[in-house]
Amino acid sequence: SEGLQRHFPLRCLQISSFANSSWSRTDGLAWLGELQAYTWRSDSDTIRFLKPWSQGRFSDQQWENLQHIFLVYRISFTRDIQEFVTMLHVDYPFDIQMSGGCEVLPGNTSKSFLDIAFQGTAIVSFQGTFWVPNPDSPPWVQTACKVANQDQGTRETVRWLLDSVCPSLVRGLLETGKSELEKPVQPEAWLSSGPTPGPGRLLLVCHVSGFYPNPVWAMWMRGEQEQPGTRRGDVLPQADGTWYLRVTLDVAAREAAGLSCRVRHSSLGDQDIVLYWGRGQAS
Ligand code: J81
Repeated sequence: SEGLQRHFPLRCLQISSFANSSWSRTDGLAWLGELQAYTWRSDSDTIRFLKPWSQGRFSDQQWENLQHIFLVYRISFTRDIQEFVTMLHVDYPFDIQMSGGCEVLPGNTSKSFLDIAFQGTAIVSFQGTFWVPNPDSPPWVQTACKVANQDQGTRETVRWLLDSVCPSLVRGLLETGKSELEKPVQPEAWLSSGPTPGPGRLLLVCHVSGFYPNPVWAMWMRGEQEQPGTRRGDVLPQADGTWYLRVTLDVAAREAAGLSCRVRHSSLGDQDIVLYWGRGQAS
């Protein structure tokens, strides 16, 4: 369905570390929405499927062809970068990161992206049919782009991967992975106390764990009143593809009674989880 397609970009990440002129590694991984579907280790010639639905609607032959393109690319990329380093006097060690992919949009359209970072800073993106240096990139990046742009064959291949291969892979994945992508997983929640913030005070901690997809709402409440002092941690990924969040509240110990933690998530419908401080948790 179109509603499903809108929220599941395919993001392919490449991480290349160049230690010196003779040692480097390139690893790849790819995510559909929040779920990791592929991994490609530097020491492997095959892209590993992490989900039963990772092949999408591509045939074995189509995957073989795609994998071959990426194998040739990985060898060529490593050689190209080493040549750039010699030609443009770049210093080892360094890391190059690439992020590329696409999102299928309503009306049989798609949008794609391909960005490159050097030492963690964005330097180049692929726009239209050209490698384009970011405006504030150093001069050697502009030279590298000029050289790369002379290879019309590669530019056409990149455009084809972004505009044709990627969206058709995603359309297949949205069908084969539909049930897992769409299925919300309910959080568990529990309360604990954190390190004491000071004399006569308590840090109330509400843990929310195991939910999918990511957006979740959690708040410390007194009755129907949201407590503005609620502090939200980062949403952390867990190994099983679900997420974890904690929200805390620093209160005077005598005011803790009557406080509750309320959790809303798409998996719960309108049945929010409500946990009351002082009922059952170890403090
Ligand atoms: C230090 C950072 C500097 C960054 C500046 C520029 C960024 C350019 C990034 N370029 C690349 O990532 C491509 C690297 C490999 C490419 O340069 C080619 O060597 C390689 C092989 O090309 C040759 O064979 C092709 C057929 O196999 C064509 O005939 C081509 O014309 C010919 O030169 N190209 C590929 O492997 C194409 C696949 C690219 C897939 C890119 C995915 C990110």
